[in-house]
This record gives sequence, C-alpha cells and structure tokens, in this order.
Amino acid sequence: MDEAVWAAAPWYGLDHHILGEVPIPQDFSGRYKLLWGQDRLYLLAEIVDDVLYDSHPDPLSFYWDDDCLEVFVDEDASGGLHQYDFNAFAYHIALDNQAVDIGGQRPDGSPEFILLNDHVNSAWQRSESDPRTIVWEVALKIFGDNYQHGDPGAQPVPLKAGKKMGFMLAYCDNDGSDEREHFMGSHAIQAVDGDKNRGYIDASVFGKIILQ
Ligand SMILES: [Ca+2]
Ligand SMILES: [Ca+2]
Ligand SMILES: [Ca+2]
Ligand SMILES: [Ca+2]
Repeated sequence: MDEAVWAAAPWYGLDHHILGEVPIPQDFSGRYKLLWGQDRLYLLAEIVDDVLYDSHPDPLSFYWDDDCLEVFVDEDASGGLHQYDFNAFAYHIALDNQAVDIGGQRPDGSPEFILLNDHVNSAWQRSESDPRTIVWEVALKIFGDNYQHGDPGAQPVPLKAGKKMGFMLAYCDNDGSDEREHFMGSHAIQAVDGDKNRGYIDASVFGKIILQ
C-alpha cells in the first residue's frame, strides 16, 4: 500500500451492518480503496480483526462461516438476481486466498459451490507498523454475465473510463464460533423480511461505481 498510485485513491468505509451483532472496532473494522486498469480492478483493504479463524479446511465447505473478504461485482450494473448464475459475482476470498461463489444448482436444488481462483489474485499480510491490522490486496478480472464456467476461452471484459459497474465489499468475521459472528459491508442494504444479507442473492443491493 506504500506504492505511490494508492495515495491518490480515497478510502471508503466498511461499516454497514449486514448480519450478527455490530462489532466493536477492535473486533472488526475495515476500510478500502479501489483502482483499475484495463485488465483488472484493484482492491486494497485495511482490516482489523482480533482473531483470524479458518475452521473449515475444505475451501468449498461453509466458507462464509470462516473469516473471508467478500467482493461483489456486477459488470454491467444491471442489478437483479444472481444467486445461481453469473449476472453478478460474489467472490468469497478466504484466508488461504482461494475464491468461491455459487455457480448454479445441483439436480436436488442445492447450491453448487465453485472455485474461481483464476479470476482473483489475492494476498494479505499483517501490517509491520500495527500487527492488529491486516492489509489485503486483490486484483480481480471482471467477467460479464455471459461467463461460462469451465470454458477455457472465457475472456474478462476490458475496463475503460466511464464504465459503470455494481460493486460492494464485505467481511465475514468469525473468531471461533460455530457460525460467523459479524458480517459488515460497504453499502447500506434495505432489509427484506428483516434480512439484510441480500448481496449473494440480489445485485440490486450493490453500490454503483464509475471508473474514472
Ligand atoms: Ca473479530
Ligand atoms: Ca475455510
Ligand atoms: Ca449483471
Ligand atoms: Ca475473525
């Protein structure tokens, strides 16, 4: 994060409640910056989390109940449902830097979890100046709603100035419980039947960004 190019990018907050209790800052707090190039969207997140926890070694198993950074992207800012298709992506990036989303439904109706590691370069480390803080960097290829999982020819969408996309960031914080303790995000979400955990279902709750 000491690269000069980050200095000009503003910080955005990661302070909107989605699920669980609202954590005190020492338990979880976070902020982030974004940059872009033609080939990637670049994310830098500064996260305070008192306990880093990864209790499910299988990356496809209950990944939302381990600590993870969740990056939501809707390439064409269409909004709308995306839970079982690629109208938008919800990349759950785990502490081992693997990225998971739901790719569809199995014949019995249950979600099919898929690894999307070739979309995401992720790396984090504890801050040298403050070891309670972790600095998490992600370089993300942006795929459109025509993405076909398993197609070796799948190409990301080139980014350009003026492009509008749906975007949201969130962090699942667990410090040792059976289920995640807090889920905090970058944008206020209108609850449906008391539930603000809508990002993995409906891209309409994402924020909108315009590349400039
Ligand atoms: Ca915590
Ligand atoms: Ca895990
Ligand atoms: Ca879309
Ligand atoms: Ca944690």
